[in-house]
Amino acid sequence: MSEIRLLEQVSSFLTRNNGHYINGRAVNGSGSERFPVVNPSSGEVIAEVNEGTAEEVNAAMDAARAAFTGSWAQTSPMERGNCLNRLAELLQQHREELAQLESLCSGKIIQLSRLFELDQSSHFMRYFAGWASKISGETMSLSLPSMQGEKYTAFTRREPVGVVVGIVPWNFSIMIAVWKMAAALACGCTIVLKPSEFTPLTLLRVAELAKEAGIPDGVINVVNGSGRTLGPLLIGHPHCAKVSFTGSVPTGIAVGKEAMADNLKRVTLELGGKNGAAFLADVTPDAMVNGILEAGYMNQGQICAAAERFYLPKSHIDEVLQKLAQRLSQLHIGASLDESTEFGPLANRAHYEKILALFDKARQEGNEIVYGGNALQGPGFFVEPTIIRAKSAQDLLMREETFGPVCTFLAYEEEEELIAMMNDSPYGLAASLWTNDLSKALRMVDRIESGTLWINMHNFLDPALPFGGIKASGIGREFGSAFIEHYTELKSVMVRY
Ligand code: TXE
Repeated sequence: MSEIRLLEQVSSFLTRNNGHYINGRAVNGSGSERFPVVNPSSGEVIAEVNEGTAEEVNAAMDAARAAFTGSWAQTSPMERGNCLNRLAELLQQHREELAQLESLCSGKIIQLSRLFELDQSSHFMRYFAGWASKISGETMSLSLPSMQGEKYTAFTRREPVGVVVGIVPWNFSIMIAVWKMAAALACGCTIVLKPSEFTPLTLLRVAELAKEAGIPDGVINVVNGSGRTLGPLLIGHPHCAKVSFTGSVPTGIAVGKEAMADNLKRVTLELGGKNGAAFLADVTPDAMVNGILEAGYMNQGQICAAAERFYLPKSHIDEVLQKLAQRLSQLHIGASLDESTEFGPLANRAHYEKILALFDKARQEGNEIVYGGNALQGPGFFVEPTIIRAKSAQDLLMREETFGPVCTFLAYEEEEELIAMMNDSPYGLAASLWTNDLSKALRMVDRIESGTLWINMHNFLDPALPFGGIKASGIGREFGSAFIEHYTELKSVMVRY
């Protein structure tokens, strides 16, 4: 046990009258309702946050619109990039404070909060900062012949879409918000962020740091409260030009429908799924175990790209599952703020109950629970990391996203059968293929239906590489240059002379 001491800034932040961040200042909120923030490691309420109403939504959307047409439009692309770089620097300076706050709210182990929520977020922020001054259109010669000797020239412009509504889930509440905010700001858009009601605090602090970085008031706003209530108010607001959503498939579909129904508002959806990982027979059992740990159990499996369906050669599966169970039994399970913890709690009670219900369903379906499958004693939302051996590809645990530390395994005999199994899903966010035969892997690349395909790795995101789902895992891409298309409109300008 080596629980870290909370920084003074974190303790005092928790006792503040927290609510929202609108037009450059913390706002308590007009309504009287407050909702609790629960520490998943202890089950205790650690703070309360004001539940937003239409009043906060309207104020945030108005502020974002005013900044879009005013201060942010007048900020040069180079200076927008400088602002993002300064914010990246401030995230680093406040690394420990934000990491502790994040771990307290989400149950993410402290090392992951530091590495992903802060260090990775800063890298992503800097990557987008570089794009701010490089967003451009094209000039082109027109194709049709002139009628009477007149001439034509034409060019395209990439213009910011306007106010973006960024709806963020609880699993990486800083990092996913940074992806949306940095992409929007680099393109000249402004943003209203709606954090998950389970993790409402860290973005309030990030918004304060954005002001310190010189980002004008109104460019970044945060409204807290229930997604069901605030979501439709934000999406349906006349100033909302685009929605960028990350979360579950059913909510994503509802968000997409609302955006479309409201005058075809632009929408990108980064949803989950049921990602597959396929191991070919040339990989050693120990390497398979390492790959499975990387792909399936990090952050208690609460990563949208994590693998949940694993296909192992029939000749190897018994040995691999036995070795994997051994490794899982050695994991140090504990509180998120304990430096020695390798595996923390699930992020919230609702999710914990969902995972326990899935364990019951697996038992009812006659799946073999090779390891785990139970809640852990004590306060907090802890479950065992779990290995399930499926009977067939039709089993519920091979089809339904758990979003937890629940990896389900199926044996295969032929590689052709393997590809069919990998593609047998309505989803397609990410997949991985593990083999020492790179030539074989490359021949499989175009046959696997997935937005991202990793070879001999899993769960690595890089800002230079587009990320997003195919099939029911989403619409649109984040990162790379692909993001620009989703935060700008293309205007064609044609001139006769
Ligand atoms: O997610 P939601 P929840 C999965 C995970 C989890 C389940 C439910 O399995 O157990 O989803 O979690 C906002 N209009 N994932 O309820 O509903 C909500 O406030 C607009 C997987 O937390 O997807 C939050 O800010 N917004 C996933 C965000 O949407 C609405 C990550 C995500 O919430 C809304 C998270 C509405 N009608 C959960 N309803 C992944 N794969 O990345 C809710 N929201």
